[in-house]
Amino acid sequence: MKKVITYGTFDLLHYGHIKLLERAKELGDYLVVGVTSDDFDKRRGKINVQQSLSERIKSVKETGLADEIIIEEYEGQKIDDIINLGIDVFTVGSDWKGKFDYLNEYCDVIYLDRTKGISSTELRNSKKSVKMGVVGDANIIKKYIDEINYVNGIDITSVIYDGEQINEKSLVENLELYDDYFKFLDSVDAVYIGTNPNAHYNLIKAALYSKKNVLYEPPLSLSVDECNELYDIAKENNLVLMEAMKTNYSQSYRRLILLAKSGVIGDIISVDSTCTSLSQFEKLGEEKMVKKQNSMCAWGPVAMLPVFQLLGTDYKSKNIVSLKSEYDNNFDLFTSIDFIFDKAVGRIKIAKGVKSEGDLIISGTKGYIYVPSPWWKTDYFEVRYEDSQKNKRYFYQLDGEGIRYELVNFYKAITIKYLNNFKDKNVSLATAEVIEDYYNKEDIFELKSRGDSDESKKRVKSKTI
Ligand code: C2G
Repeated sequence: MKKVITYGTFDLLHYGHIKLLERAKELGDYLVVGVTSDDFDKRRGKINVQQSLSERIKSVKETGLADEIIIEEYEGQKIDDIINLGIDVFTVGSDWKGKFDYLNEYCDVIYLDRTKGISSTELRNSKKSVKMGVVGDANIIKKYIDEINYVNGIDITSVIYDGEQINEKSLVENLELYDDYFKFLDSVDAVYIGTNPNAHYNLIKAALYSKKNVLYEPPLSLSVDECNELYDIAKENNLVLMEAMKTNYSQSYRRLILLAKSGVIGDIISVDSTCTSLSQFEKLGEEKMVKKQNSMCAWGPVAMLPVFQLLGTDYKSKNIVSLKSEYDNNFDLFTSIDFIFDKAVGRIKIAKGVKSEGDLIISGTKGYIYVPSPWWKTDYFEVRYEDSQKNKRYFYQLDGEGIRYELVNFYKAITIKYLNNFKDKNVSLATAEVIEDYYNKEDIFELKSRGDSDESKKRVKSKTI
């Protein structure tokens, strides 16, 4: 019996795929089809696959052409499969010509002509394209323009600047630049709001009332009531209101949360997360820096994410310690918060005017998870035990800081009304509540600035003498 094998994603199974399978079958007596796993596709850069692995397997099965279906999960698996399944012929479309010649050592390799005029990418793109507008500064807009290239079905068409403008003409030549927010809204189906959080409530409310889907940089708003109102408007109008939290869409972060929840480190007793950035501060100096986002808004939502996702939002008390700028009492140079739960404690340290190690440590009764700095965009983490022989390291590919994954999810949420977002509303609301308390100065202990203390005054004095 002559055994043939072929591989593919087979997303939105089409005529080209079927032709390929038919011709593959004709090359022998028994056809094995390897369908790529979601993880394997992501690792090889295919992030836009629309159907799940089981849907894709079902479609291949329904062709009736495959005698056996296997899952392709890792680089190099083809060699294993050919040896283990006793394969005589490996075949694939001519778009791969030359790429699999190395398999000649194990079996015959045949490239079949690719069917012209049809592809999964075209099918994905032919679905209604979502036009997206971006509100933000040059830095943010550039990142999103870059990342949108990796995502099918969604395009950035309109821009409103909030802050510096993009200088490179080539980047903006296909974009419509607006001053008027309502005209801008009219030109798009969805918006990304990357402004200072003070402006979020009004911008997001107007977008939702104009029936636009919204992707926003957290926090949603600076007050819990406003957040709830925005959620309600989105729900009433069947619109997507999604947080642009890159970390939450990165595979590494998602996997570590699931792993921690699955009990590999026993009961979770503490979550310590630190996020700091000093570079802008050093460049601008404190006086100018206070006009930018404070530590609480810039880092608070990210730092609180693992605490609330792992320990829940039902903490018994919190203790905020903050060092404020002498130029603006709402600008925290540094803030640390302890969240006390019944059975655990969560600690965050966030800063734009103080530097620390940006790692994440989740401590449990059997071991701990260590995510090295900068944990919010990490591609690996370690599970560590008392007996270091048992330690395990986990690596995941992280492309584009996670923005492309976030955009794929936003697109899916809009088109198939499916929000693959394990950050629930409670986490966003709990975060908003902390930020609101911070602005209302509730439960806050303010550190004296170094200039205020008698000790430091003495020190300064003695130095000048
Ligand atoms: N195909 C074709 N004609 C088309 C489109 C696709 O003959 N118009 C073939 C491809 O050449 C491939 C198979 O159909 O042999 C599956 O295509 P995809 O689902 O795009 O999978 P691909 O990314 O090519 O994966 O390990 C994975 C394999 O290497 C191929």
